[in-house]
Amino acid sequence: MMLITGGTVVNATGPQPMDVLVDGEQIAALYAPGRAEGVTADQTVDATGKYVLPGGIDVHTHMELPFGGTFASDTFETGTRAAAWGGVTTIVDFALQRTGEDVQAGLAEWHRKADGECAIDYGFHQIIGGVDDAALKSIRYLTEHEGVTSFKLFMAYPGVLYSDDGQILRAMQTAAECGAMIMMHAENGIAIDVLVAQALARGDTDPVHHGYTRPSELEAEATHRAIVLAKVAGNVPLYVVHMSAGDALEEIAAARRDGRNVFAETCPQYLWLTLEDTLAKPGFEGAKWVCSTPLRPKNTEHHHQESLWQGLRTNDLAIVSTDHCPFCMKDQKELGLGDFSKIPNGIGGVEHRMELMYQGVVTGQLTLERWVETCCTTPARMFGMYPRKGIIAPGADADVLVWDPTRPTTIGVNDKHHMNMDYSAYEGFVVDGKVDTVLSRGTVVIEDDAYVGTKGHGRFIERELSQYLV
Ligand code: DUC
Ligand code: ZN
Ligand code: ZN
Repeated sequence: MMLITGGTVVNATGPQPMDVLVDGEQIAALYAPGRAEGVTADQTVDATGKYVLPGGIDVHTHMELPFGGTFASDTFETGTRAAAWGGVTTIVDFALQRTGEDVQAGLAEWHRKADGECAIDYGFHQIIGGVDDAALKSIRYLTEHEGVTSFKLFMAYPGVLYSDDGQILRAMQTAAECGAMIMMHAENGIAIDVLVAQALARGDTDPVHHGYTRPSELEAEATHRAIVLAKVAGNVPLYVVHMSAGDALEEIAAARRDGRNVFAETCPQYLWLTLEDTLAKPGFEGAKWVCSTPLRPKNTEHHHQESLWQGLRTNDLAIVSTDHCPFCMKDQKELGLGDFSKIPNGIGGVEHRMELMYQGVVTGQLTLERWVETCCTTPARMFGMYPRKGIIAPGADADVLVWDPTRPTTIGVNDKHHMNMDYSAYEGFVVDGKVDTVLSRGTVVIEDDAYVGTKGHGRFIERELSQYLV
């Protein structure tokens, strides 16, 4: 038995001073202050002056993803350890199927990569990069038998992961029949590829052109099209990933006003970083921030960052994930020297989401409970893990983040940085709070500024259907 004493429990419903009793892998009881006096525990965590919240759930990571001629640089071992350092106790990573490949073989490969490697619990979504009859059958099979109930399609990356509208419609129809969620990378990749070719032909090869050739209009258009296709496909639940643009978010808001099963996420990079301050840095440095959807310019008519923060408050954006897809500068991002289109797309951030979003609480952009809701509770409900995950309550897994609001965190390669990357996308950021102690299913994995977990502790989570739908 372990007692976490003196802290303020923060659930999505709000903060309340309570002691938390952990028995084995689960939360056994909550006590009002002073009421746990008779309880004998063999371990005590002093949370006086600290917040006690459900462990973070990052529903968008890409460990070891083969992409752009290389592999994302975090393995499940290094990536889940870094996640633990960041107060994250569950990730949902994307298993991969590409055109001509077998979906179940892709899922088996992801199990092989993760099995016995993870510091924290993990689930999988399935990328369907080649919609054909066999893939459609697999959508149903994975949903019904494998605990994989969400499927990502790409409207971008023609020739790599792209699905055309007919393929999307067919996959959506199948998902609608079995209750699965369709996740969408919403960018018009066909138009983007024209702009990319034109830029390169003009000699515009620097990283900033990654941003210029992916204008927000092409995110908004694809978002709109995905929403229409989802409606035609029988109102399949649609979850638009990594939203970066105010104009695209308006499409989500309109669909939701219309009563549709449309959900969306954004990521800390879109809330805190701009094209001017990152991609547009001189020389090749901007490659550090090449990801898709791209970081957006400031001061446009769409007010991207203000809109995203507002969307988080109104629930048009329900979740903050990271799209953790790390690449080192050396030998990886460098593949795109002289040609921005060859820079592997991705930013690593699984370690920093809880920190960066807490800073939104400090700056008054989010409430404390909305921080927990968007980073812990809604991810669990959206992807079929609630109330086992995402809440501090009796019966839930004892996935707990003790957060210290009195001590700062400085992010940077020579400061706090445990991801397998040779740079930090958030170098020099200071957050007015700190990960103090982290429990994964009742086991302490982070304490006293040290990782004390073990590889292989993390278990695969078979997920149910989304719990936002009746
Ligand atoms: N976007 C990225 O930035 N990386 C991997 C895939 C994606 O959609
Ligand atoms: Zn994507
Ligand atoms: Zn992604």
